[in-house]
Amino acid sequence: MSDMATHPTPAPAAGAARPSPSDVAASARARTPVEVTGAQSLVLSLEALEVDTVFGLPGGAILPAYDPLMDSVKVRHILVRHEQGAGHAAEGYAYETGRVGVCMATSGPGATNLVTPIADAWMDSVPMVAITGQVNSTSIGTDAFQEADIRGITFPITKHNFLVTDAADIPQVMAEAFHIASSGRPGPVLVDITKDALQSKTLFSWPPKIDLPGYRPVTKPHSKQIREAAKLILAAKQPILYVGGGVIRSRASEQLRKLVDLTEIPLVTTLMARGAVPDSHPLHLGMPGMHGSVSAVTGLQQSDLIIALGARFDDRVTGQLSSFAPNAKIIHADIDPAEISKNRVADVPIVGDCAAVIDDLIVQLEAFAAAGKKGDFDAWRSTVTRWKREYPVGYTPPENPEAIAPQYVLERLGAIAGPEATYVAGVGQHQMWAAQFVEYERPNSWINSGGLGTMGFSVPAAMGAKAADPDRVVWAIDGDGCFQMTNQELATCVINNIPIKVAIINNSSLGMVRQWQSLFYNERYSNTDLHTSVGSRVPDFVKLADAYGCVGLRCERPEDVDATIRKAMEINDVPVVIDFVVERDAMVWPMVPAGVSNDAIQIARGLSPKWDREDDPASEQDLDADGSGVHHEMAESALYPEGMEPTDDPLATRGHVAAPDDTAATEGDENR
Ligand SMILES: Cc1ncc(C[n+]2csc(CCOP(=O)(O)OP(=O)(O)O)c2C)c(N)n1
Ligand SMILES: [Mg+2]
Repeated sequence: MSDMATHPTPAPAAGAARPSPSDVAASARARTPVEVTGAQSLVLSLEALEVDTVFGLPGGAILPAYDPLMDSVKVRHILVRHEQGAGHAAEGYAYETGRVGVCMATSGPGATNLVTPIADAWMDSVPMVAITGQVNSTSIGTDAFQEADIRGITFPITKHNFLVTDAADIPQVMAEAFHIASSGRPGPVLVDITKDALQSKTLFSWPPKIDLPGYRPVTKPHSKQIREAAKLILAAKQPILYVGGGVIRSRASEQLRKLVDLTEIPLVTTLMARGAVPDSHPLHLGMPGMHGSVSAVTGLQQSDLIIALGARFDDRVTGQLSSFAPNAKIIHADIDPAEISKNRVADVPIVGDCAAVIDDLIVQLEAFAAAGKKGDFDAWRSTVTRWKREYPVGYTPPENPEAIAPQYVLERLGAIAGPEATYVAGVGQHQMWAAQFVEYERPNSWINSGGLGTMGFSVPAAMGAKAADPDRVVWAIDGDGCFQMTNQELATCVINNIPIKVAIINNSSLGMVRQWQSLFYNERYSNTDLHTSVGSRVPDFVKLADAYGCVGLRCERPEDVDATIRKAMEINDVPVVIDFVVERDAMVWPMVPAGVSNDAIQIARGLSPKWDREDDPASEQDLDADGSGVHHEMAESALYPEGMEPTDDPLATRGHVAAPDDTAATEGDENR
């Protein structure tokens, strides 16, 4: 290891008495500052912060910290195979526990390998502290060996970051880092510590003073805003709750359920909020957005009041922003004031923690109800629940009866593993099918990379979740492409006894990209064939699993799907990897093509929902851009961004989501 040669670390003197970090912490807690090294101070700080797991990989600059870490009986360090794995594992840990996930890496390439998970945690508001070693303070700025300005690099993707050059600062910085990462809108914080700070002597005492004068997140909502919001709710005819990941982060599911039952307002849960309200709830319309359900997308689009809770009007939800929910007033509650009116102007902005906002809204609405004031949403409710009935998310089995529909695998996995399992997706078609076809009944049962869309997230994040909660069944649902980015963490899982289960939805391609090539690039499949099942198996995932010491299973026929999942469910001592070889041409439907109005939702290629004017009070109002009152099939050219017309090869349209019944489908549609 050349970096060790350049930065030698003195070995502890043989036979030197080494008090355990716990002993040191105990005396520090008794408020007697004890003399330690900066590295010991770091480990003591982690212990004092009740960190039980750190995912990381050592190298020269961070090496001093790894020495006292070895003695800690409270902090378990899990040695990953790539620092990206450490970062995603810390995220998985944070999702599963609601606590701060911790990862650690050395300077330079170790730190830059953490950039992707830090960006991921930033986009999805995941509480995470990343600790990196840095070159000696005297070498900073000299292009020293393995020097990278990781503070500068991560400046736009961290909630805050610190450079520590003085060992005395370590306890305070660590306490502040954890406080910032976990309070307000959670997010990643980087602590970069120079090697000389880790090696020098300092006094450790705990607790340190937290001194953050400019950081006071508002958690308690303003009562006037709550009253205004409640008034808007009472006046609405077609309200909808737009539930985002903030509800999961604030652990507000119970309150939300109460609000829904009190008001009987229909709701949607975004990709980040799946499970915030059980999918089985009758007023749950599903997931909104580019691949959302017809009832969720149209429910938002047709509403006259959107109550956004911890959601951020992301482009994947709004589609073309200018035509999103044109008649809706907006109540926007978020703990981050920067989100409010960022994309869509709010009529009633509420800054606060979702749980507190919902609690206060309930109190206010109950007070109005006691005074005889209640909203009347009956007609709207029956309209949206009818949409939900008529346009369930479904799929057409592949033409070849021997082939496995990927959606079927997800449906069966959800049914067999059940709502108590945690499901951790990669990014691509399989992620969307996992969001659509597994029923989520529990908050935090769904973990995925929503904002950044990071391929390679699934296996390490599942590892982090399972390490945090060993009794829980944790399924990584991965694509054949994603799996090849981070499967090396299976070695970490095997060695550290973290028996995750992996379902590879193997369509032998970068499927989501291929879908866009099918739809928008004339089926010119430039660089999306992965050769993982069609024609060749490079690599053979079963052999790869075996090489890692996992159990590898392959499933190639629909009739074997259940038995294979059940077999995997029975293996709990080592990780299991199932290679589900699935139909390659399956596409994710419904779909709103990027950059167009959500009114243009298609339930299959070229196939729009057909709305009936008489039955449908909503259609009277605004479904019709042309004044006909009927939201009819769209001209194909209207559905695609300019210059991206679809092909009409019937093969590309084969076998995907069908309309639920004949009446719902557009008559004469060529793609049926
Ligand atoms: C790191 C990274 N590189 C590229 C992409 C772009 N991308 C999004 S989905 C996708 C295909 C993923 O393929 P696979 O894992 O096999 O999933 P599938 O869509 O086939 O289910 C790609 C390349 C990305 N999201 N992340
Ligand atoms: Mg694939």
